[in-house]
Amino acid sequence: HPEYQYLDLIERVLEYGDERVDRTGVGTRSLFGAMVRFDLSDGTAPILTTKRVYWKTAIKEMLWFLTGGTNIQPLLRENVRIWTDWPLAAYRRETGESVTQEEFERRIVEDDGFAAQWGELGPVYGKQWRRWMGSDGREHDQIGTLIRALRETPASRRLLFHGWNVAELGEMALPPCHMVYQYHVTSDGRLNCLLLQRSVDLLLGAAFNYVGATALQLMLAQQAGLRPGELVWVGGDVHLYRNHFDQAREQLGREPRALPKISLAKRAESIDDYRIEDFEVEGYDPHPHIKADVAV
Ligand code: UFP
Repeated sequence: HPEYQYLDLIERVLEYGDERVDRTGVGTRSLFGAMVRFDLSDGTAPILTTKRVYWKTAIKEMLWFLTGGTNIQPLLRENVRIWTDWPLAAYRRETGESVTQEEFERRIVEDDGFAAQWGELGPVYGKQWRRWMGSDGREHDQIGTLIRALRETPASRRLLFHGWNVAELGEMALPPCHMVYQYHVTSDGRLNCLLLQRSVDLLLGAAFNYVGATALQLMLAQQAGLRPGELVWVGGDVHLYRNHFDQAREQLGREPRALPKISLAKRAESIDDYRIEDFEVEGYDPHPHIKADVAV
């Protein structure tokens, strides 16, 4: 069962991980360098079954990246709250107000001026993927370029896009974790993806990042007239936060179930025309959700 690759990784981090104080101050156990492979060619989706993964949230986030947006307002309007922590922390720090997360999110959703001022994450993923600013003053749409290249030069070894824009790292709420996506087209028309994730919150991040990458691979394959192939995921600093150890052990005690199937309901005109309703997931029967706090 492919999910054991993930569970084995958790086990290895718990057992052999290097104990260290990390940027967040929470502390982690960490391993460096790991690979997990998922075969998507028969429609199987790497949506983990040993706990419930909110796959719609992960796909909504991926769709938001593709819009090129960097403000949390549209995310919150879709009820996606995973990026609120960073703007909220900045707001509390800069105003000294002890606003609740709910109140802060309500103001972002209802007040465009407030959202413009406090909902920005800086030039994170969407900006770099769709509007990377070149030294020539031009914006580069890496996704559009990639789709054209997939169609026109499928044997290319340069099919990739990158989030690590060195000059703009300092302005980002969080530098990209899922940093570079490289693609590969087989001679029989399957699209493979290799995702290099430099930093991995193994309990909360990885499960989500598998889903986002899968959704993107399905959309790109469809746009380029290809079929999904393999998703190869490579993690750099793969870690478990100290306050996730109990949850990790609980998850290790569970038996994986059959992975669900994922498909696109219809063919979208362009990469900009996908909606969450276009993604169909069938046969998802996970173990219960496991609650854990995000380290900010
Ligand atoms: N993280 C993920 N996946 C993501 C994302 C963040 O695992 O998609 F945006 C985690 C990894 C790490 C933290 O625990 O967020 C980022 O911190 P740092 O930038 O110090 O690596």
